[in-house]
Amino acid sequence: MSKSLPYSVKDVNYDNAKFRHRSPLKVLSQSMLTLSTKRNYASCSTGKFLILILIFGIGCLLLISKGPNDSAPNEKGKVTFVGGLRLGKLLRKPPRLPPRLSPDEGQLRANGSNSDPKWAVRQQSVKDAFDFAWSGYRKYAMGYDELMPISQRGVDGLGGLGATVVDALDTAMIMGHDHIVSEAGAWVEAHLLERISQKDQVNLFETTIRVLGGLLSAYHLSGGDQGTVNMTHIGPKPDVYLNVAKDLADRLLSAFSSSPTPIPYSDVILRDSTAHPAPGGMSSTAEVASVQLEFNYLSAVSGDLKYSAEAMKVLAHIKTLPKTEGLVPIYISPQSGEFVGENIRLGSRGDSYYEYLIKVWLQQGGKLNSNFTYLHDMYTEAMKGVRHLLVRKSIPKGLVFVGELPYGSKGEFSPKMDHLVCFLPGTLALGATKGLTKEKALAENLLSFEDLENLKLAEELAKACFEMYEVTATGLAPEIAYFHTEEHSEDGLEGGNKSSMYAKDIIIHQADRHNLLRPETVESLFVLYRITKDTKYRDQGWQIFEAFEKYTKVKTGGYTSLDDVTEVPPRRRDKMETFFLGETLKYLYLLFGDDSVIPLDKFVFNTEAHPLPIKHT
Ligand code: DMJ
Repeated sequence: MSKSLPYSVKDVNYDNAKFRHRSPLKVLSQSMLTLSTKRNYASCSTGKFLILILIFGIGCLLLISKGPNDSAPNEKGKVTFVGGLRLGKLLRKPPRLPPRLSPDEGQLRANGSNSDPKWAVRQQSVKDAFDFAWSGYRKYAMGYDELMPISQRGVDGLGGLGATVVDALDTAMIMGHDHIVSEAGAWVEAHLLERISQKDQVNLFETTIRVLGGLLSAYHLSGGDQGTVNMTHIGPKPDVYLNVAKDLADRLLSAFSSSPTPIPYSDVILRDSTAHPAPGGMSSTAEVASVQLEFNYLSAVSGDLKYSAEAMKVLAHIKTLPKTEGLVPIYISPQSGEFVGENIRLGSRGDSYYEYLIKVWLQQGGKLNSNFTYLHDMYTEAMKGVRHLLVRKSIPKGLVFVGELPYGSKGEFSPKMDHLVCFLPGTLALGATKGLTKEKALAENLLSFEDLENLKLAEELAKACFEMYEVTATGLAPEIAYFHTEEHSEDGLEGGNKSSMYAKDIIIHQADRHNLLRPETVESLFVLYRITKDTKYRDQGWQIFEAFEKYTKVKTGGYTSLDDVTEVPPRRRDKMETFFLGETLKYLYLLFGDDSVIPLDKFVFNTEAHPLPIKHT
C-alpha cells in the first residue's frame, strides 16, 4: 500500500538494537572476549592491574544485580543461582522495543486496554443514556422524525419518515438494547413502506445518510449479507430492512435521473418519485458527494448495480472539475455540472465530500491501482491543500485549527471553524492507517510521509476540537468558534470558563453559542482512541458525556439542544436531533468499549455513523 516510506525496515531494526539493554552475563562474556583478544596487555604490570580492577568491578556488578525477589521460585518452582544471580534472569532476552514509539506511547497502550473496569461502568452509563433518550422519544414522539423533549411532543423536520426510529436502530443493536431493537424494528416493519409511498418532499442527502444508511446497517447487523456480524436476532428478518431500503432508494434515484448532469437535485417528492433543485438551484457539494457508501452497499447486497452506477457518476464527474489544491467550493450546479462560487470550507456543505473520498475508496477494498484509486488521489491532494491553505495556529497558546476561504485561495482567510469540521481528525487518522492501529501500521511499514503528516494533524485538530468544549462554562462546544490570530482579534467573546488556558485563543460569537448535541468531536475521539490507544481520548469523551448529562438531560425523558453553552444554567432549545441517538451516543459507547466491536479495518461508518462492511477483494 505504501510507496514512499519515511524510513526503512533497517532503520526500525537499528532503533531496536540501539536501545536494547545488555544483560550482566553479556557484559561479562563480552569483556572476557575483549580481554582475550588483547592478551598482550596482561604481560605488563599496568595490564595486570587493569585486569584486577576489571575482575573486582564484575564482582561488584554481580552482587548489585541481585534483585529483591531473587529467591522467588521460577515457573517450575526451582530457584537457580549463578554467583548471586538467577540463571534464567541472565539468559532471558530483554524485550524488543516496538518500532519508533516513545516510552510514553507504550505506557498508554498498556493502560488503554479494557482491563480497567471503569470503562465498562462508563460504557453502561452511555447505554443508560440511550435508553433514557429513547424512552422520551417513544413516550412523546414515536413515529415522528424528532422529539421536542421540553414540550413533550414530536415534530417532522425531515419529511416524516420516523427518522429517529431508523437512526437509532443500529445503535440499539450494537448496545444490545433488545427491547428497543424490537420496538424500532416492529415500527419499521409496520409503517415505513407505507410512509415512504405517501410522503412529500425529502432531502436526498439527509434521507440517504439517516434513513437509507440506518436501514442498510440494520440489515447487515441483523444477519443480512451472510450475517458477517450477527448482532441481534430480535426484530424483523434482515430482508424486511432491505426491501424498505430498496423501495426508498428507487424513489431517491429520481434526483439523479431528473438532472441534466451527473449532479443530482437536492429534493425528492417521495410519493410520485420526482425531484427538483433546491430553492436557488444549487446543490451542496457535501450532499451530492455523500450518498455513495449507501448506494454502493445497496447495489452489492441487492445485486442491482443501478444504485451504485448513479451515485458513483457524481464522484467521477467531480474528478474532472478544476479545484484549488484539491479543495472545492461548497456549491455545485445540477444544471451545469460546475462548481458555483469560491467559498471553500470543511464545515457545513463541504465536510463529508472529503470524508467520502477516502471512505468510498476504503469501502471498495482500499487498494491502490484499482478503479477507485482516483478517490484516494483526490483525498490525498485535498488533505495537502488543507495543510497548505487552511491550517493555522491560534494565539497566544497555539491551537492548530482549520479555517475557511470564503473568497477562494486569493481572498482573505477566515479563522472560523464549525463544530462540523471536527469530523476531520477522525477521517485523517482513518485515512492514514486504513483502520489499523498506529502501532501495527508502523510495524508493517504502511505509513507514507503523507499518512504521518495527516496523523499528526489529526491529533492536533482533535485537541482544538476538545478545547472548544473545555473553554465554555457548560463544557459543551458552540456550533461555531473563531480563533484568535495575529490578523484576527475580537475581545469580550469568551466561552465562560476563565480557567481554560485557551480562553483567549477561542472566540465565540453571540449567534454561534448553541449546541445541537452534535457528534463530530466524539466521533474523532473514538477513531483516534482506536488508532493510537491513547487513553486521553477516552478521558476527554467521558468529560463531554458528563457535560451532556448535566446540562442537556430533560427530566421527563430525552435530551435537548441548548441555546447558549457559555452560560450556566444554559438556555435550552427544544429538540433532540436524530443524530444524538444515531451518532453521538453510538460513538461514545464504542469509545469506552472493546475494539473488536465494529473494527475499523472491516467497517466504514457512513457520515451518520451507520456502519457498513468493507468489501472483501
Ligand atoms: C449528521 O447528520 C452528519 O454527520 C452530517 O454529515 C453532518 N451533520 C450531522 C451531525 O452533526
